[in-house]
Amino acid sequence: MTQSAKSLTDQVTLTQFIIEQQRGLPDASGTFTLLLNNIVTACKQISHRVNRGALIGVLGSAGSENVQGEVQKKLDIITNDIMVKALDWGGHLGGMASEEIDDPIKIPKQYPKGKYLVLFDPLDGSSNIDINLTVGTIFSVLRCREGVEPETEDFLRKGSEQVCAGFVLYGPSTMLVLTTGNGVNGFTLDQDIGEFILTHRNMRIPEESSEFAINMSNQRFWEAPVKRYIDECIAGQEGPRGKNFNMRWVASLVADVYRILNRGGVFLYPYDLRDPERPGKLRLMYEANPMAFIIEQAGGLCSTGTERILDIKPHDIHQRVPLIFGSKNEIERLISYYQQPTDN
Ligand code: FBP
Repeated sequence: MTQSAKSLTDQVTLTQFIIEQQRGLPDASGTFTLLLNNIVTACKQISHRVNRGALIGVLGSAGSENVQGEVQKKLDIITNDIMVKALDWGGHLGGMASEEIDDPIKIPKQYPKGKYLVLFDPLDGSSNIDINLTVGTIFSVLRCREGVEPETEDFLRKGSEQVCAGFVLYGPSTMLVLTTGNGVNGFTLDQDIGEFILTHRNMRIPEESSEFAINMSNQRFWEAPVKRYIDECIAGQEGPRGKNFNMRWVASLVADVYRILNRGGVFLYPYDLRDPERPGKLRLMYEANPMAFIIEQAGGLCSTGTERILDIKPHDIHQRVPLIFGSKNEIERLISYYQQPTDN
């Protein structure tokens, strides 16, 4: 529910919203609010850099590769540094992990360690940055043993253990979408006052949908359940679904998730037979898990096709998973197709 009619004085800032939510929690110490404040400050700096783009020479490739073997954009590295510098000094974190860095990022010795871990994708959809399409930052917050140097094992926790997940969209508006386990809320950055203002309270995904998102160019590598589901959607009214479907694919996970949060739909980046060793493209710890927490908190479902994403026990910080999520009734149908015997 947008609240554009509300006067300035009625506007609820992110800080006010979080402090009011935390008041309900007996053991809240305010540390989480301060941590979130630092994450948001980093995203405001990133929004500024992304927005200025060619004016400050930050577009284009950096000519280096990340742990995923992907050529890094200049902004992949710049946004990663902004996140690390905004989060390492605060005393809230035991450690961090980033899509752009191989190993967990340690808190420098001169700073105190805290009781949280943050895993993040500093610039999701970066393949779209040079063509001025929506990109974003995705983050996931876990608790950790206080005052100790966390091992990699400390990060490898199920998505169901997340205490908070969110993403910031750098699009026509800069928006933050957030959950701490009490539903999903959206905030729009008021560039005039530099504050995120609550504009989308209690976002809910429609259970029904007639829109799907998938990279069709991978069709020949899909497994039978996905082939069947997409074929039936494309068959439209004359087909077994008896209704027409629309298709969207932004190739920016943050943008595809935000569309589905607003008007429903199904997103698939499924397992494909291209490289059996590689179960999918998207990463569990800082893409699938935070999005799964948000999608489920908004009434949708999120699965690999055969397993709930939030129940997966991770074995690597950069592991990839098949990712299927969206409107409840459609995902239940897709999961039922995986349960039916097929010829491949
Ligand atoms: P990164 O840019 O963070 O590596 O994200 C991967 C991503 O761009 C997702 O945002 C998007 O959903 C997907 O890859 C698009 O994949 P493809 O280019 O195969 O369509």
